[in-house]
Amino acid sequence: MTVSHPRQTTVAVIGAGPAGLLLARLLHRSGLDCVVLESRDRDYVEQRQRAGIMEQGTVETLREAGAADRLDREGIPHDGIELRFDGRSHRVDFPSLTGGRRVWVYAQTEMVKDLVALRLADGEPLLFEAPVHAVEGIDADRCTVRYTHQGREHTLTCDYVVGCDGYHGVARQAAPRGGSRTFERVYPYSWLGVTAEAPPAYDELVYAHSDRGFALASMRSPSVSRLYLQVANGEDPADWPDERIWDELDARLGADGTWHLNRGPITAKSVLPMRSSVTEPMRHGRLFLAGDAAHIVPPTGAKGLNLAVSDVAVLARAFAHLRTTGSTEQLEAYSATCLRRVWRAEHFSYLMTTTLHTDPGQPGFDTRLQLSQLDRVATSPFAAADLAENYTGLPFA
Ligand code: FAS
Ligand code: PHB
Repeated sequence: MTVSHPRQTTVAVIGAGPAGLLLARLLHRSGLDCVVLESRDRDYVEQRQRAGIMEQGTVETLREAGAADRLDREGIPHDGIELRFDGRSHRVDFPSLTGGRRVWVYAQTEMVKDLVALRLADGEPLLFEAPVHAVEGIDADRCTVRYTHQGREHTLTCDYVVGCDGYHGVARQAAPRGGSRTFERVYPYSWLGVTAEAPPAYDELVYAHSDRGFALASMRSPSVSRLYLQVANGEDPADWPDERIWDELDARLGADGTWHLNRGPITAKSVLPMRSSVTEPMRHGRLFLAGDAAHIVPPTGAKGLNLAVSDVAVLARAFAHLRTTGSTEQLEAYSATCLRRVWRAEHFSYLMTTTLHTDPGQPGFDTRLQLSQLDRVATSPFAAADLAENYTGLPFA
């Protein structure tokens, strides 16, 4: 099948993850042309298991983009989470603590499938297996993006480039040397994430602090569970046979021994290292960075996907403002606008991670502090409201 290779466009979008695909959708809706270049094939992008929780703002943005039909049919609204610690269990009720806000369980894989289908149905350019290897001219009048497709070199000239190419992408490297600063924190533990053909034995997500380490019970549907265990960095999933995983999950989540998970075949297993990272600024001339290309959060606060969506919501509005007014003021404010929200999510994700995970060999003093923080959430409506507001997501800028 011959694929057309546009030679020029207004916005070149690198990466067809949630950030790149949603940005392309929003630009298309506001009449701006763009080309999306993705290095992997369609199957890989659509099957890659990642986030599962959507903030209220993310769902509202997908609705505005006309990309929420299946989400509204199949997404599962959740009004709370459960915290388990020290043999206790406490439910945080979101609507009563936030004036009605909630979250949805709808997997990132499904959001990506919906956006890919919409893009192709609109007949708008989306090239798979088209890795970008250079971005030039970000301080010139026009930029040039060089990519490979079907074994041949191609160039795309454009007014702007948006790097939605994740933490390991090329866009961030195109920033002028010394022109950006990266703030990082790595954690002395990782997550073993599993997907299981087992109906969740819980209606809402369960976050557990235990002396054996953290555990999270999440879901993908009424018949598919998604579960996570804190493990050592560099752990090999092959060292975790199914029975060992289920036993350890029960030991951490059902600490009082009266509660058990529904077991079933484990269909996916992977280990995810934990990192916090922010690269400032998120714009260099005609180059913009969005999503994981600019910032990474540990998944304990369920913020990764939602931050990517809030970045492109701000950027799409700024491009629409340029188109209707000719003014670049919102584009110039993009980095500062997003970084305020990014650092809020970084702090919340850091707090959730360091409160709920047990550092190997951590002193008892630290454990007592963690339990005191969890007790405060369980007994103070103000602390509970703070968690609920951060988890459901602060209203978009
Ligand atoms: P993405 O990484 O999703 O997409 C970037 C895209 O750019 C990819 O498709 C990549 O192939 C493409 N690309 C890279 N280099 C390119 C190049 N040179 N040319 C063209 N294309 C290129 N968040 C949660 O809330 N819960 C979770 O459980 C969770 N699990 C995660 C597990 C993993 C392994 C990872 C990495 C992240 C996880 N996250 C989770 C966070 C996740 O949801 C991210 O925040 C989200 O995918 C960010 O979306 P994008 O910024 O679009 O980046
Ligand atoms: C998930 O469902 O994958 C998930 C949910 C909440 C988190 C992290 C991951 O905090």
